[in-house]
Amino acid sequence: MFSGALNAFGVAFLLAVTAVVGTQAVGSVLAHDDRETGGYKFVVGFRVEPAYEGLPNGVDVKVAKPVAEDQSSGHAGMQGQTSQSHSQGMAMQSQSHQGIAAAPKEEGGAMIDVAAHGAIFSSPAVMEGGTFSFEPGNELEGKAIPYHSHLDHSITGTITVSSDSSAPAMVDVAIHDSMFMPVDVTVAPGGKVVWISMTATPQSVTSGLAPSTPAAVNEVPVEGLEETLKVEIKHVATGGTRVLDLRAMPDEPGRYTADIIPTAQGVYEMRVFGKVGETDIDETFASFGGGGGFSDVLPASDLQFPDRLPGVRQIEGAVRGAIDTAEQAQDAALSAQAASAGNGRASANTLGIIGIILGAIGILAGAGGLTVAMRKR
Ligand SMILES: [Cu+2]
Repeated sequence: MFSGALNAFGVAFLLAVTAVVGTQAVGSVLAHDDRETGGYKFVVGFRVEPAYEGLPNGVDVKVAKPVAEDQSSGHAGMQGQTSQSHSQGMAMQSQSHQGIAAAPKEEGGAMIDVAAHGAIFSSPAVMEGGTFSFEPGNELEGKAIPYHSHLDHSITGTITVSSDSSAPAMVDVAIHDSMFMPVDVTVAPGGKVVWISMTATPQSVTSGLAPSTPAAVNEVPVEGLEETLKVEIKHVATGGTRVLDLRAMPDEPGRYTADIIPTAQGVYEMRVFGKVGETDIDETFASFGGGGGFSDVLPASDLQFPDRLPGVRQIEGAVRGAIDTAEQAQDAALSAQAASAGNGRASANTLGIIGIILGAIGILAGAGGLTVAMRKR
């Protein structure tokens, strides 16, 4: 029953995604690789893209659970309120609310279900020049509240309630013909968001996820996975791997990261493994060059100013070359000394000096190699 519902939903979900791909920008996660597995959606990439070698970055993992309308305590149970709060001019609304198969919900009872339809706020139809406002309380701190126009489910936005000192106390959002502007806003708890309609088309402002809408909206972030998920990052060319612990990103529910400075260019893989709830997860995501969807690691030279620095590998190579040359010179000097042990003092000295000169040449050659490596950039 559980998985049956999920599967049924999954199919509907994929169809919905397929239908809207190409018309709906997914914003900042566009350069990431996303995939649905075990009933959860994963979006994986570098935290900063494009990623450059030698620059601080991190893995970026977002986990969300796609939800159907009914699941988010949605429209079936709320028809009364729905028709009440949007009584006028709403011919288009009703059929879009017949839920797809419900997926079961598993959330702590005390948690506020920000995705539930109209659970936090629900405006009447806002006419041109009209306004609606919402004042998030402290209990919403750290939450991202998805919302939409109940009169046009393709119009969506989010409000992130953050106590970060940069979060403004007062935010204006314009309602346009086909979008909220800005789409995503951040506001301090106890602050106020005010919507102003700039369009002749009546729209509403309704918290929660709109049903049958794109992936970016119709999902609930999954929190607490820093305890149960890890990421193994792999530099494909060398096969080098490292397992990283994840931490939750502050104020971004369902988003996790681990710091890393990628020091080699090229194709990377990120393998996410562990558990989400009862579900075992082991999924590998690749960067573009590996057929995946997130950024390869690019050479940093184009960004460097005023001097271009050698890559770590070039320095390594040059240093190794210098050491090898110096060691060879030393060996030559030692064997020369050994060979001359039985000869006269003068020739031993001569050979010793030759050895020292060879050693010096070796060091110079090594330094030269390093310089060449640096100039090459
Ligand atoms: Cu709605």
